[in-house]
Amino acid sequence: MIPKPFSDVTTGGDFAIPETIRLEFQDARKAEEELYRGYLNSYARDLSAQYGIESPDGMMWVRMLLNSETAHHPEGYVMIIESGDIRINASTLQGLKSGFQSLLQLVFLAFWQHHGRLQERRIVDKPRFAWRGLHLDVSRHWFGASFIRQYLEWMEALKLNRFHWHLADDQGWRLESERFPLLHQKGAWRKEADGTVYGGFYRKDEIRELVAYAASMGIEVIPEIDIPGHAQAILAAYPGLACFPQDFECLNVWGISTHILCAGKDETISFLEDLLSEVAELFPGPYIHLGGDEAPKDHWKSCPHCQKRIREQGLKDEEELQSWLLKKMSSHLRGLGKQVIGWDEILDGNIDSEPIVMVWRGDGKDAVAKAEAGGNAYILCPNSTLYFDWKQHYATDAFGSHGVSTLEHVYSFDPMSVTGASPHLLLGAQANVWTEYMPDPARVKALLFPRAYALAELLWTPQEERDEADFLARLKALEGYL
Ligand code: TNX
Repeated sequence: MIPKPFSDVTTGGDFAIPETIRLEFQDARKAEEELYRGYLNSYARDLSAQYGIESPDGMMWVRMLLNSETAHHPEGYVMIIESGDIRINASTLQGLKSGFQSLLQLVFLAFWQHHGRLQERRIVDKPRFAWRGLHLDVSRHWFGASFIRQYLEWMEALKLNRFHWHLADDQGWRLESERFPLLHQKGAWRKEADGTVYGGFYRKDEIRELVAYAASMGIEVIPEIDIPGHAQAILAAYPGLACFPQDFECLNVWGISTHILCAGKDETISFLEDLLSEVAELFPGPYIHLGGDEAPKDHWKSCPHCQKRIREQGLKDEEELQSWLLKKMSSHLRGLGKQVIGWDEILDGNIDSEPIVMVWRGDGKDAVAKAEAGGNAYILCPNSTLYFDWKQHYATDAFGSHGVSTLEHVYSFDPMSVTGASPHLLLGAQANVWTEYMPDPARVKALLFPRAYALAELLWTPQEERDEADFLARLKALEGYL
C-alpha cells in the first residue's frame, strides 16, 4: 500500500473476496453507506472481470464504525481483516474514509497480485503531518471542472487533504465574479501569439460543487489570489489599479510581469477588500492564499501614489509597502474568519506572526529560519524537490520546466530535515504543479505520477518506516491503480 500505514501486521491467513460485499456504517449514515457499498461492489466486480478471476459465491461484511475508543488520531483508523470479514474503526468520519481508501488499494492488490485473495491483517494507521497538500496552476493553462474532480479523486486515493488552487496569474483570471465581472469577461482570456483566444473560468456554481465534492472526501480547498504581482490579468480587466494605467492584456508568454497592482491607490485597497470578501464567501475553508511572490517593484519606485503611501505610513521602502498591503488584507480577512497564507517572499518585508508561510525558494532553509524566528507557521514546498513542473528524469528528451526532481529525490525528502529550533511551526508539505509546460490533463498526469505517490508517503508514513527499495516495490505492485 501507498502511503504505507503506521503499522500493518499480517496474521498469516487469507481468503477469497466473495461475489457479494455487504457494507454497513454503524451509525446509520445511510447515504454514505449506499455510496460506499455500491462503489466497492462494482469495483471488485470490475477487477475480477479485468483479471479473469472468478469470485466465489457467498458474501463478506465490511463494518465501518465510528468509535471514540479509536481516538489515537482524528484522521486515523484501525482496520482488521480476519475470518472473512473486515472492520474499520475510527473516531471521525475522516478516519473512516482514510480506512476505506486503504481497503480499495487492498482490493486492487488482491485481484492484481494475489488471485483475488485478501490477506488477514491488522492495520493501525494515522498521518505524520496535518498539511498534505497538492497545488494546481489553472492560469497558465486552463483545466475545466471535470479534470479538477479527477485531480481531487487522485488526492483522496493518496490521502492528500489540502488542494491549493492557483486561480489567478498574469496569464489568466479563472473565477466568475459578480462584483467585478470584467475579471472573468476579460481577464480570463488571452490572445496567443498566433491570434487565437485561449482561456476559461469557473462559474460560481461549479466552484461550490467542487468545494463540496472535495469536502466529501475530507479535502480542504485553498484558493489563491496572487497579489500584488502575478496580477496582470486583473489589470487587463481593471487597468486603473496599476500605478500607470495603460491598455493591458493578459500575458501570453511565461515569466514575471513588472505590471503589478498599485498599493498606493485607495481604489486598489477597496477593490481587493470587496473582491476578497466575494472569494471568502465562495470558499468556506479557513485559509486564503494571497501569493506575494515575484512582485518587481520597478513601478512602485516611481509611482507618486505608492511613494505617498510609504511616506504617510512611515514605511522604510517598497518591501515594507508590500507588507503593509498584506497586513491590510489579512486584517480584512481575519474579520471574515480567514487566515492568510503567502509565498516566502512575504518574509522579505516585516510581517507579524499571523500569516502562514509557504516555503518554496531553493532548499527552503533560509525561509524556514526566518519563519521560525518570526513565529510564523509554515508549509514546505521547496522547488528543488517538490516542484512537479520540473522534469522527472535526466534524459535529454524528458519534458517539464528547467529543473530535475526525480522520484528518488522526492521520496528522500524529509520535511523535518529543514526545520530549525521551532519544528512545531511546521504544518506539513505540498507539491506544486505549475502548468507552463502542461497544456493538457495528460501532461499533468504524466508529471504528477509517480511522484505523487512519493509525496503521499513522505507526508503520511513515519520517517523510520520509510525505505526507498520497499517503496519502489510497492509502487510497482500498484501499477495501473490510478
Ligand atoms: C515560480 S513558485 C513561481 C511560479 C512559476 C514557477 C515555475 C512561485 C511562488 N512562483 O509563478 O510558475 O516558479 O517553476
